[in-house]
Amino acid sequence: MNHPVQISLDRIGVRQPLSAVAVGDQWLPGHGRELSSCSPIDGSDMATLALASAAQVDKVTVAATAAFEAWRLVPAPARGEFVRQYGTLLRAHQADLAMLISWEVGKITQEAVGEVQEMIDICDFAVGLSRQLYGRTMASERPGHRLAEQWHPLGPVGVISAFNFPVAVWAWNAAIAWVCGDPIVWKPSEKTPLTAIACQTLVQRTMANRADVPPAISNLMIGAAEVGEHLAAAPALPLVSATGSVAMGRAVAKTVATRLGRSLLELGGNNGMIVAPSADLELAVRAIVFSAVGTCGQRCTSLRRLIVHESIADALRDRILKIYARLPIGNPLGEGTLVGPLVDTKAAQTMADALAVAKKQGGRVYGGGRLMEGVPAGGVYVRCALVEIDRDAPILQQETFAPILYMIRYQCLEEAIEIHNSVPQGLASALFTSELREAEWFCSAAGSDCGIVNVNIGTSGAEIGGAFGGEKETGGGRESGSDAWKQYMRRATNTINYSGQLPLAQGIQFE
Ligand code: UN1
Repeated sequence: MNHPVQISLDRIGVRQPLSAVAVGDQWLPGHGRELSSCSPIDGSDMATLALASAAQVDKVTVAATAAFEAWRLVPAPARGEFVRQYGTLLRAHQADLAMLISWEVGKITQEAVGEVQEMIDICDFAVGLSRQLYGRTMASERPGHRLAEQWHPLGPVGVISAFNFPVAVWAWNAAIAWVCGDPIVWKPSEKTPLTAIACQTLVQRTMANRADVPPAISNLMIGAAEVGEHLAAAPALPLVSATGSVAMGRAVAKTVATRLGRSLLELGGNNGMIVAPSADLELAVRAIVFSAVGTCGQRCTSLRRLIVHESIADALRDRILKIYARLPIGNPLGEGTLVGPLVDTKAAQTMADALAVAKKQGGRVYGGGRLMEGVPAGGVYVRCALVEIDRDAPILQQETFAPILYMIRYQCLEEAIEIHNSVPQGLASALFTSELREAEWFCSAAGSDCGIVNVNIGTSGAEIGGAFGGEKETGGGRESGSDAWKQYMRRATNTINYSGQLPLAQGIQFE
């Protein structure tokens, strides 16, 4: 078969028949129902395989636990060297993996290549981190005592990821967890089995040359929601990192909390951008369009609410509409395409429903609707929508995973920040301004209540070096860079007495 998907799979080394379960270097058939996935580009068949069943979770977590016993003793820099080797393989297969992402998710080539770049970047970050898992030394109040903390590996980590970043979000978790000494049990979205199998295959190739790496540090279970539920309930997984809907996150959090495990949640966003009168509109328009229609509005960081000063609102709306009118929408692999398809027909229906509700709530809708001409048959292509709407419309409270941009007008920055913060989610936010005071206000404690606060850039497209995640219903977790690694380790506080006496803390006498 000469299909680009087959060529990429062959180059990566994916073996047929496809299996839904991998325990390290071993592939096992799933015991669940049959899955047939198809491409959002044209509806063509992508993969057919038997899904993992919930009953298989135990076998995988037992293997991951055994791997943990050995992996935690491998020096962190040697664990980092494994991640470095994985990153090297990713560099060699960047285009192949990007091709699979485009076919499975519908991302344009630029964004698919960018997603793999994000994996490479987090590998590089993790390699450096492997020599920097620093603990603090504190001054002891007692003579002849040393007080210090050490960070130790935590245990196997469950990773539940979403279709829209099928590989980068896993890599954020996997690369960091591995240098921290933790194995991974990954449940990807059922919509993206091939990219997951490709990632695992590249891990297997990396392991083949490393006798010191217990294979079951990398495990895969392509399964339905029941597999995720069992991972959340598994006492063998001290940490479960989940990316997806608020409903899914709530369920995972509840189950993990019941067994007093840790969860790291990265859930819905309802991201806003304020455009102030002093904004550089040239830059703002470019940032707005990339954030609102990039990945066809299916990033958790996608721009959904544009809060514009009334003095520039008409002009800005007209500029955006002009660009929307000639957006190159179509085959994501086509030269010059900027907007690919939605992931499936359900997503298109959700978009249509949201626009109908917005209209009922007084919104003025521009665009929207299915696009049938000039696009591959069998795919789900839509026109990007802009909706002028009142700040109190209830639809503004909800995240719709589609290219819908609501536009709201404001009079003063205080009001704009209030509008901005008046939603249940708190992931990414942005302000366009040339006023230093406005920028600092937005970044201050009285400003944006989000985990990501940007000035003069859009809401999407964060770098891996920062901690990624948000507040409120976004779940509070932080993945990727900065000190997010600490969630993947356990902290031990050591007090060592070398004094020959036994003084008690707080000066207590107990003779
Ligand atoms: C996501 O949509 O789940 O900041 C992750 C961004 C990307 C990651 C998005 N680096 O848009």
